[in-house]
Amino acid sequence: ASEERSAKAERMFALMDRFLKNDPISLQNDILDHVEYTMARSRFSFDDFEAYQALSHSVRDRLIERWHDTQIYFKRKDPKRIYFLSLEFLMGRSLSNSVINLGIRDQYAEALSQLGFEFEVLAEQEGDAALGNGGLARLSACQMDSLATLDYPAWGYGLRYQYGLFRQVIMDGFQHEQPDYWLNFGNPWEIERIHLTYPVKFYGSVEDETLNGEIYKVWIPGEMVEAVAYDNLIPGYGTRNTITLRLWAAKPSDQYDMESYNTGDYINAVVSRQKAESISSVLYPDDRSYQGKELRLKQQYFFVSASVQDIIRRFKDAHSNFDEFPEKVALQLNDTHPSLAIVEVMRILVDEEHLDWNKAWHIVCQIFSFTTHTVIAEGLEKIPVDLLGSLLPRHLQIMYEINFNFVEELKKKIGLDYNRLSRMSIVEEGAVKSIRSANLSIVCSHTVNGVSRAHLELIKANVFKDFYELWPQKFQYKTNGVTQRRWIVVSNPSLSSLISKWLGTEAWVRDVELLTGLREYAANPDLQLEWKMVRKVNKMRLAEYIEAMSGLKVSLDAMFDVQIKRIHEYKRQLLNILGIIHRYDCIKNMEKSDRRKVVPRVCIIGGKAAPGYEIAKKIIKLWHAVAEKINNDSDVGDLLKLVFIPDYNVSVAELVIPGADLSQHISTAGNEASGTGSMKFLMNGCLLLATEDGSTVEIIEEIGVDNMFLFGARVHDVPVLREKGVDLKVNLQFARVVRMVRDGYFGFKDYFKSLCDTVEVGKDFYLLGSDFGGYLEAQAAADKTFVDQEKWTRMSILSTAGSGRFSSDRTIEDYAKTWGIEPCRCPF
Ligand code: Z15
Repeated sequence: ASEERSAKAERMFALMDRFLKNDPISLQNDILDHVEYTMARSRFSFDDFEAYQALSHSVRDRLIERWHDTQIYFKRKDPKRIYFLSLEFLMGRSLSNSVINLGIRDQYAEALSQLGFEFEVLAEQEGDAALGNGGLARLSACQMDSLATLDYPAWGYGLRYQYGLFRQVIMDGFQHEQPDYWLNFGNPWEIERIHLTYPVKFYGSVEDETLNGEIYKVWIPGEMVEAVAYDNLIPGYGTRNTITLRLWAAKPSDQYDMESYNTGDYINAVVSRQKAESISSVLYPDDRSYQGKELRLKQQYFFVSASVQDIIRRFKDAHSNFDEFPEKVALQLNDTHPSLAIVEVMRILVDEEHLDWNKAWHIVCQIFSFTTHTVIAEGLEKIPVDLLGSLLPRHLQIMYEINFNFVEELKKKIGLDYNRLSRMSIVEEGAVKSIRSANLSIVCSHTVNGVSRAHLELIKANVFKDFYELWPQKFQYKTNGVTQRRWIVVSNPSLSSLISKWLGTEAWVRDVELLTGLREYAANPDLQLEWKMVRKVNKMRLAEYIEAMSGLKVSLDAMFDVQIKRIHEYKRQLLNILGIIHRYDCIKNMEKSDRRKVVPRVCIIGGKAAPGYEIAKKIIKLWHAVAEKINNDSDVGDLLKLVFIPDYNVSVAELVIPGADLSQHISTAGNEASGTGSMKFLMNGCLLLATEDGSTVEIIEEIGVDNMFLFGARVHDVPVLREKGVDLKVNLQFARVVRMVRDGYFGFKDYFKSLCDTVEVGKDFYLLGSDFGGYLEAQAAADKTFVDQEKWTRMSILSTAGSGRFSSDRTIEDYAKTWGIEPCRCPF
């Protein structure tokens, strides 16, 4: 039968000459066909949005061809696969990224221009797929791009939220949240697989069933929903490989609730059925705060269960013996959010495949690799046992059994150290008995990954110390990275061409270490001139956006100083604001003649606050209050301008990052697990002003400490400084700016009181006070360097040249070793 199948595949490959052609005429025909037959618009009347949709459909057709070939090839070769499980993927837009990875951007641009359209203008029509919150979610997206490009047989699995991350609207300087119903106008980038569905069970009870003299557990569910697959195609660059990001949507199940239709209440039966869809309706907008909500747990199990069923189905298509499972399957847990996958695999192997417990356990221990993204214990997920027991009764039993076995083993190793045993237990006893998802993940995974070297050191010393001492070899780090395809080639085409010109090759797009070749030209006046011109054009683009958005005209001679990321106290946007207030205060108190020496600045900030995070929302309001005052002070003029970029998202980042001169990554040391924004700025030749936190330590190693502006307490200083506090009599500058806010200099005195309280002596947990002096010095050093444009440009070139290590290609190669997978490159 398999021979017959491959003969059929052979015949299909022979039909390859009917593949879509990529010359401009063929592209035009295809686009116009989609206008007429897909969009059902007349070819004589369609607008930019319809043109974008038709264009996307023609790209989608080309993706599908390669995707089919890749999937058939994977099936034929049957390599070990990697399954990347993540509750969040921040994909952003797909059009430009797809045509660039397919290598047909220029052909499309030409085809469109003959039709009277501009590629860039149509690309702007696309909305973001924002199925995630921040760094963790964008990391998943970058890693998918690298997995495809490096030819790995990989699948991403996640949830198809109908509402992505909320839209941020600013009214009177306050953040408001609006729903992001992103599917309203259709989504050409997904393929609905109506027949690819799995049932997912909830609630109910567990009963014993005897079969051939053995007793098995049977879960009788109380509710059942259907998971429908939506495939998003991820093309690699410079390869035919196109892999799958499979997102699940919830639909009412046909199988289960026939009962209710016989009770007579037809209308209510339909209405309650429809509720099933709410499982995949909305993304939780909290970056790293865990609330123990039932819907969230349902989302986690829903996507995990469908994915695990799909993975096992694919394995069973080609294999009959589960002993081979670890040779063919690796699962990656992106944080603890998908950790129920461990228990789901155990349940299916034991209850449905009828493997004995020890055998199933042995398999589970070989397939899971877990990455943690947090630093602090409070950030670790906990599932209340009551909630779990009611929603997933069988899973709770399995967790108890895993935990019992683990604790018994542990006792043999460490003796009856009850404090330690209770710290390491998967089950937390206490006011609310809960499951510690991280402990579950560590116990059941072969590897625990940190996201930077510093992060690994921190978790070894703090949150996971007990586990590290038990299993030191499990603990590793894979420093995060970002994809240069999106973060240079798509977002900064002119820099991209300049790099290729000077390196004499485009090979760096796949082999990013080649960027180091720029080092030898860092001081070359010709490169410097071209580099500055490219940067100027990008600044212009950003300035136009700022003006269109806010009406504010900013000077291109000013230093564009940017901080864009989620708003968090530990990321210290407040330190940035207080620094700006200090700068304003200095300008105001200066002799008029001295003002000529001030380096003009445009301070740009962007980011969303979690809807329930009061202090973060106050930081946004404070920015606007300070901006209102300074931007309207004609005395200051172009010397200082403040810009808030509303609704910060992936495509806004693509515009802002290439236009930034300086970017800030100023978290209190020991708080940012890695940070990935800094890597995007680095690739684009933006200088960093940063603390020694997360991956910054490794960036310093690559570009040298002299090529950035460093300041602030180090990790080991932090506890000492927290203990000691800062004497505000000594730290006069800090006391003064906080007092200005407190006294209502920017209005909203009462509203800002609680925000000011967070940095009072003795309460200043994130050490804004003690780092303030160093921050101002680093800012002054940036000013001084900016005046010396030759030096600044050299540092800028060296930043790009040293950014290669921070490509997600390198991260994925690191992971591939842990997963034990090899490339599987589709030959056509
Ligand atoms: C998130 O975006 C990150 C960590 C989390 O625990 C959650 Cl829930 C969300 C971030 C880290 O804060 C950041 O330092 C890191 O670069 C990123 O994950 C990707 O690892």
